[in-house]
Amino acid sequence: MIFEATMKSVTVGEFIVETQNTFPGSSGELSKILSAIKLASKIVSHHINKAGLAKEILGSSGAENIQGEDQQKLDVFANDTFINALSARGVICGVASEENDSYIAFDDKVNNEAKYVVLIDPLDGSSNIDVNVSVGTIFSVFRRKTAKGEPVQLVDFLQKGDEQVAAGYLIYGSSTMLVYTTGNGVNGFTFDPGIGVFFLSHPNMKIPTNGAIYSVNEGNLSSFKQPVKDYISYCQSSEDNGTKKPYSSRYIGSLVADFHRNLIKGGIYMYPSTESSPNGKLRLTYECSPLAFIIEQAGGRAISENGRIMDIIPNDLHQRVPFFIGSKNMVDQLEQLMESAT
Ligand code: AHM
Ligand code: MG
Repeated sequence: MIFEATMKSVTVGEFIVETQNTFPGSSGELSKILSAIKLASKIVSHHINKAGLAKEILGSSGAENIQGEDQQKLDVFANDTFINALSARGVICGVASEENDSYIAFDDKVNNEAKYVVLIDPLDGSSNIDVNVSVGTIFSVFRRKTAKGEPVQLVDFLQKGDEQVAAGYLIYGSSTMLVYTTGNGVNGFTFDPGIGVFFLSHPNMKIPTNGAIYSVNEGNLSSFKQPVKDYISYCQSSEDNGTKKPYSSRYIGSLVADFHRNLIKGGIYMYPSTESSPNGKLRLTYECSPLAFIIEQAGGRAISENGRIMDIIPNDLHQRVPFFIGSKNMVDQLEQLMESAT
């Protein structure tokens, strides 16, 4: 029965080729990028699954990243694996990673003729690895601004979310999934580890317009701005708005995992500004923009404290922004509270 279901399913490889054929004049480069990401994710997923067994996988690498955060061994492994897979295909001219200080230009002849760059958070939520909780990878693809054949520049990476050609994430959870968009809806693929293939399991994903889950680190509550505190009080109240109230609080501390649950069930994820972190914690380029592209394609919304995430032009590769993302009605309501406070 399971075998029968699998035989009828579309693999991610088939899906990529089929959808590529619907774009006249497509060069296939984007398909090769997705294929490189798919390959790297299988290696990372396999490694993560062994984390509890192999001491050399768990724990700190002893180094810090550009943001002063402790790098886990798996952060470093995932970073190297994705970057190597992407550079080996000769289909991107540069990559920027949350784990590296600056972008890397692939300046060999083949890569340098490519038209795309990739931005990546290779292992999001990595502080959860040692406790066997879901983690993820987030990626984003842009067309380069500089001319082909020239070395890539910072300007190629500092593009607003609206310019994304593709974005997606891997979630390494009870199963490994790839969810991505190329601007034509969102599709999810589940990895079958026995066969080594991702199958289309969640076609045309849509987030419910309303939800009953809110996800935020409530330990920081006292230092949130008043409208965010008011919205959280609203979530906790039993005031009837036609959905289940009070809402459920669910916070894993792995953005991809919190996002994925809310995408499927309906909900809102918030990482607001705090007194000590006036820009919040999450990075615009590696985390917020790609997930904003996905949520908008799924019918939801993503905003910062003053406007749409996809409209923000980054001024720094590692820029942080307050981040609110999820079901349309929930984000609308929070936004109204923020607007009426200004
Ligand atoms: P990371 O990319 O270094 O893992 O940091 C991002 C993570 C998100 O996955 C998660 O939602 C957030 O940080 C949790 O932060 P906090 O512990 O402050 O709630
Ligand atoms: Mg992250």
